[in-house]
Amino acid sequence: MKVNVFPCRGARPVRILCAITLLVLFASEQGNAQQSANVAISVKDHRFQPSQISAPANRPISIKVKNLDTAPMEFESVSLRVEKVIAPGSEGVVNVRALAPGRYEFFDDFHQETRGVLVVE
Ligand SMILES: [Cu+2]
Repeated sequence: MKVNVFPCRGARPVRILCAITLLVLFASEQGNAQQSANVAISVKDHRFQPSQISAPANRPISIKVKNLDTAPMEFESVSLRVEKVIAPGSEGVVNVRALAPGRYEFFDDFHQETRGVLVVE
């Protein structure tokens, strides 16, 4: 018994062209799903600037955090499950998984009054 689950049928060149098309479509789907959204934020005088950032839902997010203060800070979020220490005058990238729409709070673990929110929509 011959079971053909392959969706491309017809003459050989047609099948090959069809297979290539499917592969390209599949690859670009994967690429879109995994491409992360980039967001940037700074910390100055122990305040996030801006204090609210937004990003698209269902895509990994890459948050670039610039520490413009003279003290180290730790970007932390319980709901995002991340924490990263960033030395004074330097920057760090915090990678976050794809998220459902919502508000995700974050703070500087070394200066708890320094707070911000990531709005995913
Ligand atoms: Cu911490």
